[in-house]
Amino acid sequence: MWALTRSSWAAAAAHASLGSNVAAAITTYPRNGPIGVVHLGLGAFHRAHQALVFDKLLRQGDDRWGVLGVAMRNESLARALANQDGLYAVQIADQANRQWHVSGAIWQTCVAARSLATVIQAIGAPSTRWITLTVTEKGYSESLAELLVNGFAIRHHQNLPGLTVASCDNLAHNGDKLKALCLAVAQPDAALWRWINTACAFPNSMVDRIVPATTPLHLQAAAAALGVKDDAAVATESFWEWVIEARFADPSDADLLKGAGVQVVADVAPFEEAKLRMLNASHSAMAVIGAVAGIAFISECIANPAVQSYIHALMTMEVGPQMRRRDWASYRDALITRFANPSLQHSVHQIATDSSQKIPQRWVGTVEDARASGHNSPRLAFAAAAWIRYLSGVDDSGNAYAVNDPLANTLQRFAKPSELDADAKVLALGTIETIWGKTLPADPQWLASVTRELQSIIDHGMLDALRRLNARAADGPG
Ligand code: CS2
Repeated sequence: MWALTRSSWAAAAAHASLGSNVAAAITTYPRNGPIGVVHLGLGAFHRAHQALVFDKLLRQGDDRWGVLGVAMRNESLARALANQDGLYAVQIADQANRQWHVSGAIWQTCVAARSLATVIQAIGAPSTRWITLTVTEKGYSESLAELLVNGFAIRHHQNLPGLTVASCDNLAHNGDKLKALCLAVAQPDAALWRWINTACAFPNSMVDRIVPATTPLHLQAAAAALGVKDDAAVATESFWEWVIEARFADPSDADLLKGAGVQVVADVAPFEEAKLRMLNASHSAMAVIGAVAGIAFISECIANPAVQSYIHALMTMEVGPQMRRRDWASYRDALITRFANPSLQHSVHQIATDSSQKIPQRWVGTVEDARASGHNSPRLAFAAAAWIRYLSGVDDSGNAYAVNDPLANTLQRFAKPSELDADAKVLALGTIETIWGKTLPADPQWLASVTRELQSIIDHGMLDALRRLNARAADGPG
């Protein structure tokens, strides 16, 4: 079987099973000009989200959106894409539809860990207009800012225009955070500091599309549908949203993006809040519950009646009423359907990865807001307890699994020993301020509710404890 390349594409396009379901226009635009976008973090998400928006603009004949895809460390993905001329197929499937789209937006790839100078030069290149980032929550470090600022310095010295720098990670105020990091690094050079502050734009943005890590089944499906081997294929759902603040280095980009289906708004906060506290919070809760219960995928979690009524109640009773996004009830209902998508095969262990970096944006604000107005959050207390139980690294049937988290060593030191009781575990793990903020670790009522749920999980097992919570909390917010 051929690999997916520009020349094998003709063969793929002729493959019997393609039908009309593959958007086959990849050969209609030239892909060898100077790049316009440097993307940092070449994971599955970028390939099925922002890259498809750029692909759409390129198909319209606007050649300023070709992407340099920078993998921060992942050599094999960058190599696979390079071997395929940057082409890859996206399976877009849900309960109702399945189609394939071959994206041509990625024109070049490189690996930052090996080719830092290439990335810096690309940020400084005259043709570059945008930087997009999906480097995950833990990626917002000084070294990321140094990389960007080194590129900005080239532009500043050569009097080139500023850039739009769009963070697409699941962090509240992601653009503001990135700008603050860059300005802190640029501080010693006042002129550069001013240039970054005025010439570059760091819009906050909310991105939404469920794009799991590609599984062997997805790769097989790609080979069967395309008739060529595609090592960089990704699978996603049809739903996607990109809501971005109207703040661009080149203001005319606003209309272009709108034309490609992006929502350009004055204030992203209501959207990012609903997404983090409803979608991502539910994901993280199902991830730790599923991992301990021995359930592999999110679709199987939500198919379990106890999990589904828990997630529905969590969004209805604890999260939704606080939302500024006024259509939160229909967003919730759409989420339940999205979670049930059987084509995604979204692994609970993938989502549970780096939970210590995700919990602050996903759960803590909701509980703090509830506590400030005198309410409890029994379902998020259960999620917190489930996370502590998850950290022990062994599921309810005694099977061991790996906990992937930058704090794993510290966390597991308290979560593993069976001689520590629920009280001691919650006191150690529920009071870490970088995870739980300042007020919850000092809130005895909250800590007591987490301890009660952890004890119940230890005594009854994850799913039975969940059923008991559902029965107990059925009549109100708790
Ligand atoms: C998930 C997200 O892995 C995770 O933590 O919650 O990647 C989620 O699938 C996306 O944010 C959906 O837009």
